Amino acid sequence: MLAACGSVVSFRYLGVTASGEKRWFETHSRAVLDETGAVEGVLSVARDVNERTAHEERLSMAAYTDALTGLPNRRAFKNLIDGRPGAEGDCIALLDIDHFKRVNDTHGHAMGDEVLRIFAALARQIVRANDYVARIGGEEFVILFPSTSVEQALQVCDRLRREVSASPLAYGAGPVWVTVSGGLSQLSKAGLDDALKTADEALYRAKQSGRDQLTQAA
Ligand code: GH3
Ligand code: MG
Ligand code: MG
Repeated sequence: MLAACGSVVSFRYLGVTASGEKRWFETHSRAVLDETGAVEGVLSVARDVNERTAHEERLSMAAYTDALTGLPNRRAFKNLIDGRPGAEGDCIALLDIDHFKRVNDTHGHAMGDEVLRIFAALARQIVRANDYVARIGGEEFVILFPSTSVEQALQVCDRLRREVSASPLAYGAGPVWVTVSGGLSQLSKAGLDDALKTADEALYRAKQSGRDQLTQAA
């Protein structure tokens, strides 16, 4: 292959150094041909790219992480659905903090940020390890529950909803009370995009019906 294309073949691999340390290396190889064009040998240059790899990983992590809450961001969620169109039997929840604009107006933007951080931590704490929580908008979150019925997902989301409304999420000049609304939908053959759409319609109905509640997709 090297001789045929005459180009450089490169690959990156995790190697173990003499001291037993694992580090990333990159090797570039090229065929050395004689005057008749026959392969005489292969010239390879290997170098340590451990720092560069770590730096690239940090950049990529930052690109997919919401800086405020540490949750996966909208791009990460988009990536997840593109790579995994969703399985039947999964459930999706869209959660949106109620009247969040008022929180900012009453307590200031910094306190609004604090509320978002606390809400994110609470959501992460309440769901199971395999459930995927992302911040997909300002005060909008999504939870993907793998292999979970709407009934089960409703129970988890309702625990979160009740915890949020039961006591102030933060204290600024005074207590900061918020509530959250959600729409849930079961994934069907139609896929995740369809489930997101129906979850969004359900969320809209939860808002219309007075907020601080969860609605299941029709
Ligand atoms: P609803 O109950 O209908 O959802 O009302 P709402 O006020 O929550 O909804 P709306 O979409 O009108 O306002 C969302 C507000 O969220 C507006 C915006 O200023 C605020 N917001 C968005 N992102 C952030 C953020 O990162 N930090 C803070 N503090 N506020 C944010
Ligand atoms: Mg919103
Ligand atoms: Mg809102």
